[in-house]
Amino acid sequence: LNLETSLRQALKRGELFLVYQPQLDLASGRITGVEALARWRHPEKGLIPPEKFIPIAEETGLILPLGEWVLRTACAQARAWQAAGVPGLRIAVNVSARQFNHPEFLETVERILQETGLDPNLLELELTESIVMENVQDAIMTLTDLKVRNIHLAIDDFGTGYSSLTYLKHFPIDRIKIAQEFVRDIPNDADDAAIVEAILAMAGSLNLEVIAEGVERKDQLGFLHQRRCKEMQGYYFARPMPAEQLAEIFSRGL
Ligand code: G
Ligand code: G
Ligand code: MN
Ligand code: NA
Repeated sequence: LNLETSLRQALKRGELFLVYQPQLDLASGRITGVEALARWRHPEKGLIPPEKFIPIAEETGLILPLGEWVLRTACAQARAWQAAGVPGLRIAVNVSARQFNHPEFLETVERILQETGLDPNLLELELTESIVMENVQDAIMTLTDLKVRNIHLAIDDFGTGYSSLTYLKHFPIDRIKIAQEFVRDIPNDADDAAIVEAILAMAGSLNLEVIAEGVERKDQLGFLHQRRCKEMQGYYFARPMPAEQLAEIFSRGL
């Protein structure tokens, strides 16, 4: 059996699951959101990383049912946390190019929000620069449609694509996620430090929210904090984890 066939079956057999990685507001120390990340536990091969199965899903079109499953599961989980008394927790979901460009994407998102009863503002869609820059006019329309429905919009892996913040001011984007590759070697790498500083400064003047990804060490945190980066995500705070484990953290604190 090839990976495509087994991925198709995995969806039906419930071998996919989500883990959630906390996003922190440094000033309050509170978890303001979580990013949902897909995992696949293959009955024989064990855990298959998304780097392996997401590209296959994209090539084969399986990303459409898979992406819909991720969106529904993540929204239902966020709604359940809300019902359990975790206020205002936002759920971030990664969206692939094929999903975003599908003519029924908007309807699918709306239907899932209705089914799960999640406040649209508590859903954040993560899009990469390459997705929105591929076809700028269509992207602006789709993003605007999502934004008028009050859905939160983020640019993932910011800085790795070929867009610029000047360009992004034409998009109804709420926040940018500074890519892990720039965060990795701050504060020591002078180039990365300059890039991160520039992104933070420009985001500030364009009134965009910013979150730094891949924060693993205190020296990275210190650099970001000094430059007024308020939100962070990374192993330093918490790894992606199953919902049950996160529920414990919500009741106990990180
Ligand atoms: O969770 P991890 O850091 O291993 O994820 C690796 C890559 O897989 C990241 O680029 C992440 O965005 C992507 N990924 C994880 N889950 C999903 C998903 O549900 N949908 C899409 N499109 N990509 C995902
Ligand atoms: O492309 P995207 O940003 O969606 O991918 C997120 C990926 O980054 C996930 O696979 C997640 O497991 C991983 N990740 C999250 N925090 C850290 C971190 O602090 N260090 C490293 N190396 N990876 C991280
Ligand atoms: Mn992401
Ligand atoms: Na990212």
